[in-house]
Amino acid sequence: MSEAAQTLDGWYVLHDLRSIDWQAWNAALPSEKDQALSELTSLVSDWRAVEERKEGSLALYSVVGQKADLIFMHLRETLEELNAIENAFNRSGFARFTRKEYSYVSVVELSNYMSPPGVDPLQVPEIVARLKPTLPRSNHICFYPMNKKRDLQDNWYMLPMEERKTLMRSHGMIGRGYAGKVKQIISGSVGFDDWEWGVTLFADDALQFKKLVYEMRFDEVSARYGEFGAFYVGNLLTEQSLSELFK
Ligand code: 76R
Repeated sequence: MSEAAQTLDGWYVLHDLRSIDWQAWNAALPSEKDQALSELTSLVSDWRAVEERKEGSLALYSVVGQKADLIFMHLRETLEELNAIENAFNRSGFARFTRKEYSYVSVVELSNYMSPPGVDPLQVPEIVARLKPTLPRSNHICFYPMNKKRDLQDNWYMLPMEERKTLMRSHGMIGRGYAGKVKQIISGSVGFDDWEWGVTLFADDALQFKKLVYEMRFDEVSARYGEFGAFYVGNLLTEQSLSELFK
């Protein structure tokens, strides 16, 4: 058996994707709309207060294209809290104007492929901060799930540790070329959801997503072993642009 990678695991993650039922919205009375919007904004401000206390985080974006309309990315210490968040949303008066499109459950993950030997990563403040991050308010988000292949010829999980380290170093070096332009959060979902990882990228310039993902396709880790689910790309929703969306 090949040596398993060790992971550091941080906050749990829920990507919750919803569509807006515009027909129901347009047919609703102004008082019903006001009520629904005020319940939504009150939920969002509760979640922002949790973020202020550094007990979790929220990214809220409007999805471009027909796969969904809204993406809520929630981070919390426990799965119970994530469950409470989705139930609170589902109970709210706003939820009746939405449909569930997709969700993804995972946990923020850092692996030990690049870590220097002899250093306890949990003593490094930068690493601890990356496990429980405050999500950025970049202009754009890009989210997709992925696997590493387990085919007879190309099986990531049967490669020796040293070989995976070498491949991951090359992956990491490409990623570093995007420092300051793209922020990535890798969350592990083996045992939690249908793919092995969630990849969430944030950038002010959406074109950097395409450049980064494309460049990685030529790198062996992605070219040979990467398998990808659906891609969701979106635009930042501020408190103001969120209410403008419904006017
Ligand atoms: O965490 C680190 O910064 C150390 C290096 C590193 C690891 C271990 C790293 C760097 N990644 C790691 C792990 Mn990554 N990453 C992806 C994708 O679209 C594709 O082809 C792949 C999707 C992108 C875009 C990306 C970006 N990475 C992983 C893992 C877990 C692998 C495992 O355990 O087997 C996956 C699935 C994955 C996928 N990666 C970086 C980036 C970027 C931008 C970096 C540089 C980060 C930085 O140095 O600032």
